[in-house]
Amino acid sequence: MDDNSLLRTFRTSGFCIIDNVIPADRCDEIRSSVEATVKRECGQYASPQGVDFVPGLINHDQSFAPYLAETRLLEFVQRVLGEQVRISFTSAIINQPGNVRGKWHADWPFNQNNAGHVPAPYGDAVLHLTTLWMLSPFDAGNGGTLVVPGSHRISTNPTDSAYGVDAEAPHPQEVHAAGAAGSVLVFDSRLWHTTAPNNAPNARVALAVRYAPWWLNLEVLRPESDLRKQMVTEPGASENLVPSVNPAVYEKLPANVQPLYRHWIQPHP
Ligand SMILES: O=C(O)CCC(=O)C(=O)O
Repeated sequence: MDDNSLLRTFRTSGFCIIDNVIPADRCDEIRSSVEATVKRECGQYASPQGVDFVPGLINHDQSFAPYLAETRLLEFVQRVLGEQVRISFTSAIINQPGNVRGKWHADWPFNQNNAGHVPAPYGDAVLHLTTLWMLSPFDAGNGGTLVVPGSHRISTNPTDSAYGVDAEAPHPQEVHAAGAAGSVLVFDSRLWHTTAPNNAPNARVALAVRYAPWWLNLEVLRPESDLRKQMVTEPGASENLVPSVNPAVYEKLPANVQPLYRHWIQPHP
């Protein structure tokens, strides 16, 4: 698909798939690296049954770093959000065989269960992009993400209890995102989506990388911020912590990737 068709699909459906962001001959090595890192690190993080999750993956594994600013992907993100963009989340998500189906939701900042969220009904604008990187191929059998096409234009989502949609029930319009390893599913963070069961024998390995415009306030995600203390920690919540980037890791990132993380460098003690 050319860039204009991708953008049209994204605007209409709320998502599109950019293929070959990671070249085919690099996928196996990166997937193995991420699997090994997640095995080592995931014990300290809560996650749904059958899903291994590591936030702030960039601190532990830089195998995928050169592709975070891949030309077609970054140009797409900048066409949607404007030139000044930054990465808000870099997480690994591994759905092991037999994982359970998740609940329909939209991502931060639209998830109404998060302490920091844009209250529904929210305006009709793209504020944040979620990208799911297929380090394994995604298909219906191994739990390619379930999405509801067009749901990004609805001003709320099933995390809003007043809305009355059963977040656990299959949706009549749901489809699986599918693509070859190395592809990236890009969606408006308002899009209704959920984890699909992996009924295949092998793990489905993915990265969740989110991109934000410069003006979106990310402080509620930052471990060291007073805003997070006020809005999340003090009221007793714990969600969506995005570890800050180790300065030594930052220094070694590719020059065209550093600007995407510059806002999140760990402060000196
Ligand atoms: O892993 C998936 O397919 C879905 C992940 C998801 O729902 C999320 O990161 O918000």
